Amino acid sequence: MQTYYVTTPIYYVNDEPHLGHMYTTIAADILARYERLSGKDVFFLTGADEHGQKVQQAAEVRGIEPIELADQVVERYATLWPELSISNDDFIRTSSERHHKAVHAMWKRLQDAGAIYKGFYEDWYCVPCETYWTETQLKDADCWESHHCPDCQRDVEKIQEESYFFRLSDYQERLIDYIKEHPDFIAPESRRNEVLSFVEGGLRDLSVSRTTFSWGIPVPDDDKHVIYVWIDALTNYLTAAGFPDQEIPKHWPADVHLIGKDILRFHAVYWSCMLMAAGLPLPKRVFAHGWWTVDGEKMSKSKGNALRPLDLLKGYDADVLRYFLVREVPFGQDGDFSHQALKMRYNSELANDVGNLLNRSLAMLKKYNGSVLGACAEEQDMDRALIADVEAMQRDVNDLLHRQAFHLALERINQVVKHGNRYVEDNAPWGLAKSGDLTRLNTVLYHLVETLRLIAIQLSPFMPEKMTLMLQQIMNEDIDVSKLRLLDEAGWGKLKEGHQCQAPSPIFPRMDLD
Ligand code: ME8
Repeated sequence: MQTYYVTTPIYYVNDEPHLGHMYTTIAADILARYERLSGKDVFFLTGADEHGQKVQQAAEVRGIEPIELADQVVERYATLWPELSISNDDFIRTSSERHHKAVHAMWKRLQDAGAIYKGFYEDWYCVPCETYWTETQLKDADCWESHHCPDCQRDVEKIQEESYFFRLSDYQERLIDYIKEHPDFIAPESRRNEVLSFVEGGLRDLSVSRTTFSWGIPVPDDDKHVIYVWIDALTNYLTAAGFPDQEIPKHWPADVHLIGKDILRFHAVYWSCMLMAAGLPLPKRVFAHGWWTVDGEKMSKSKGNALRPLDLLKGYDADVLRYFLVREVPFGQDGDFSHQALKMRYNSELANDVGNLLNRSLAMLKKYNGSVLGACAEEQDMDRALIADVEAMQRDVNDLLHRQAFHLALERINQVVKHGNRYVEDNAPWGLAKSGDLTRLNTVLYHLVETLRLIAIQLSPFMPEKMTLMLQQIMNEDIDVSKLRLLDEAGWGKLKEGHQCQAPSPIFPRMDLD
C-alpha cells in the first residue's frame, strides 16, 4: 500500500496553543484525511518541542521545572486536538526516551560522517527565536546598534563558549543542486526562491551545542554540552517514524512537512543538510504557509491578542473554523482573521450553497416520493453535464490537494454545489411534479442526491463532523467518515433505486452577522 507521511511543526511548550498552531495542524489533518480517503497508509504526526533555553526560562519564571511546564502544555494540546477533529496518528514529545535515542543516533551518524567538530563559538543569540546571528547579519539588518533580533526585534545576547559545529558549509553546493533538481521540494515558489538565494549567499557552519544551560539532550560522551534545540527538534520527524530501530522507516521520507514561513530556513536548509550528512533521504516537500494576523495586528503574548482555539470553539463549530481557515486565505499567503469574514463566508458558501442544496433536495425527495429514490430514466444533456462536472471535480481536488491548494480545492467543490443549485432551477422539480412527469422528476432527484453524496465525500476531510451528518441524511445509516475509501464510494451511481434517505435536517443554519 502506498504510504503518506505528513507532519506539523512540533510546538514549543512555552506558549499556550493559539490560532497559528491550530492552522497548521488543521491543514495537516485535512491532507491526512484526504490521503486516507484515497486509500493510502497514512502517518500524521504532530507533537511538542520541549527543550531549549526558551522553555527553561519560561519554566523558571513560573517557578517550576521545565518538564512540569511541558507536561502542562502537552496536556492542553492533547485535549485541544480532538475538539478540532485532529486525527494525528502519533504525538511526539522531545523529552521522551525514544526521541533521546533517535537524537543520539542522528548525532552519531553526523559524527561518523565527519560532519561535526568541536570549536569555539562567539556570536549573538536570540532566545525567543532560538537563533544565532553574526555581527554582519545584525549590521545588515540595521540591528547592530540596538542589539535587536532582526526577526522578532527582541534583545539578542552575546554568547562565547566552546561548541560543537555542524559542517553546514560543506553541503551548500549539494543543497543548491538538490533544490534546482527538485522543483517541488520547497513551496510556495516564492519561498523556494528565497531559500535558494539564502543558500547561494553562503552557508556558515552551525553551532550545534550549548554549555550555558542544561534543559536538553546531552551530547553523547560529553554531557557538559546540550544538543542545539533545532538539531533535537528536527529529528522528531524521524523518531516518530521509527528511527533508529528502522534505519529508513517505512514512512520515510515524509511526503510533506507543513510549517509556517518563520521556520522555513531550519527545515529547508539545516534539516536537508543534516539528512544529506546522515545519508538519509530528504523529505519530498516542505510547504511554508503564511502568517495570520488578527484584525490587522500581529498576534503576540504581550499584546494579549492571540486567538485561543478553545475560545473560538465557544463561538463556532470546529468544522466551520477548519473550513474558514483554509478557504479564506490561499495556503502560503498571509491572512487576517476576522469574525465578520468568517460569518460572511459561512453564510454564503456553507449556509446558502451547500446547506441549501442539501435541504431543498432532501425536502423535495420527501415531499414528492417519501424520501425514496425512484428509478432513473434516460439521461439528458443536463444530467450528463452534472455528472461530468462531479467527476472532473474529483480529479481536480486530488491534483489541488497534492499541491496543498486547499482554497482552490474548496472553490472547485463549491462550483459543483453551485452547478447543483442551478440544476434544480433549470429542471424545476416542482413543475415536473405538477405536470405529473414522475419519470423525469425521479431522474432529477436521483442526480441531485447522488451529487450531494459525492460532494459530501470530497468535503469530509475538511469538515468531518458536518459531513458525517450530511452523509447520514443521504445514506440513512451511521457513517464513520474516516473509514470511507474513494475506490469503494466515489463512483457515480452507487445509490440505488428504492434507497431511502432521511428527511432534511439543517447542518449549516445561517449565522447572525452581528
Ligand atoms: O517554531 N500564523 O514552534 P512554535 C500562522 N518548536 N501560523 C503560525 C502563527 C501565525 N501567526 N504563529 C505560529 C517552533 N504559527 C518550533 C518548531 S519543528 C521541528 C520546531 C505556527 O510553537 C506555524 O506552523 O513557535 C509555525 O511554524 C509554528 O506555529 C511555530 O510554532
